[in-house]
Amino acid sequence: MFRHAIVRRPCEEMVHGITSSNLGRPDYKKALLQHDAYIDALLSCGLGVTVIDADNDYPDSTFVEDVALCTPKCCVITRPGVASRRGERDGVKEVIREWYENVEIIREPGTLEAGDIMMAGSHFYIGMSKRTNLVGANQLIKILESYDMTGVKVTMKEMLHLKTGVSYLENNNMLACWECIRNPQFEKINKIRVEKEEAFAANSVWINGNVLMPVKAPVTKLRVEKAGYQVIELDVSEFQKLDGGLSCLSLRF
Ligand code: CIR
Repeated sequence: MFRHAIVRRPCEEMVHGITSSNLGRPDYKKALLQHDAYIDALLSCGLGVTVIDADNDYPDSTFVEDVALCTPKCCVITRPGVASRRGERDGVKEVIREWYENVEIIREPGTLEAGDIMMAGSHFYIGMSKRTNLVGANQLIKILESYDMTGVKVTMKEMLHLKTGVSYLENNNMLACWECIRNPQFEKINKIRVEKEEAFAANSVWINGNVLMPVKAPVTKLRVEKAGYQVIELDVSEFQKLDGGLSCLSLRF
């Protein structure tokens, strides 16, 4: 059960955010409207929402998920794998301290982005992407163990972040696409398969029985509904242009 979410408004400079996609430049005004709808969806799931102001110094700062890992027992401020995103942490840390007594930090030379972390109860899957290194992953595992939680590293090749290809939907269910479908590390979790044509839908968000999903993924939507979830569809096209998806846009706890 989540009670609260933190989001950060997109900044005008988002149009210069990091991307590997060829979907074109984001439309800032449209992004703001999509962000409004995202906040409304969080509220409709019963969450309180804290909105951090936009920061033009950090074009990718609306992808607030990457700089903090919110667990039931502590919050871990990460250390992004790209230097241009490290300054995003300050604004988030300030807000996090209002909500968490226990705040831990990933330290140099560790790198870790929380888009690489899938939380399944008190067990955490850590994707070894280009943004998360061994030192960062090992630091996180140590921190988790000090709070009686566990973490395991997941090898990956094709994706930006682990959660580009998976989402945990609680009740031992997950969405899985690409290389994650056959990864034996997920073998005990029931998989709702996401076909390649709808790969972007693998990044969805479970919130208190609802699943926030991107629009234009009808096959996955049907499968998720069949599994018993209430689906809320959201258009996040302007964030997808920057390799971002639904989970990246909030911290939930
Ligand atoms: C980046 O490359 O860092 C951003 N443009 C996108 C971050 C997406 N975050 C996520 O998947 N958790």
